This record gives sequence, structure tokens and C-alpha cells, in this order.
Amino acid sequence: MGGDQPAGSIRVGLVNWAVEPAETSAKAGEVTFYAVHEMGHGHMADEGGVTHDLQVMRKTADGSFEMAGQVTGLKMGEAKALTLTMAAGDYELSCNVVEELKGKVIPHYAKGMRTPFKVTA
Ligand SMILES: [Cu+2]
Repeated sequence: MGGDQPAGSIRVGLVNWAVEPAETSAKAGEVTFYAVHEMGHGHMADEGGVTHDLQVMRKTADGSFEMAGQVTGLKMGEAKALTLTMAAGDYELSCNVVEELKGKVIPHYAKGMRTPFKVTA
């Protein structure tokens, strides 16, 4: 894992609790995301967020989401590229990790790890 950011890729920072893409849209076709679990953001003792995922979810005609691709299990400081062939439409970049810490369920998505992403024709 890790390595340098691929040329032309869209860097997507993952932190507690946000998904922060460098760009919020792309042209249809081959799109490479570079998912990075950022260093140096605070982790409270029982906060969770030891690992994050990047799920690329495509919005379907009925308004639900289907997965277009994902990177899972990134620990702090880790990064991984994900190349997808994307059609025009509305997407969401999210982290769907749900973890349990000392009996408390922590759904990253509900904590705020989601952001819209648009693919244009
Ligand atoms: Cu997460």
C-alpha cells in the first residue's frame, strides 16, 4: 500500500469524520481516485476511525445507491488508488465502516463521512 499519487488522479482525504476530495466532479470515462487516510488528525481515545474505507456509490434512477468501487481498511497514513470507468451521473463518496467500541456503535457514514461527487458527460 501507499506510494505516490498517480498522475491525473483525484486525491480523496479520509479523516474523522469527513470525506474530502480534491475535486468534486470529473468527466465520464476512466477516473482514478487516490484514497488517503490522512495523518495527523486527532483521534480521541474512544473515538474510533482506526481504519477508513472509500466507497464510490452511484445514484440510481430510484434514488438509491449502488457501489461502483471501493478501497477498504486504510489505516492512518495508508493510501491506495482506485480506477473506475464511470458514466455520467450523481455519485457519493463515502466511508461505510461501522465499528463497535466498548459497546458503542460508530457508523462512519452517519458521522459525516459522505460527500456528493458528479460525473459529467
Ligand atoms: Cu471511516
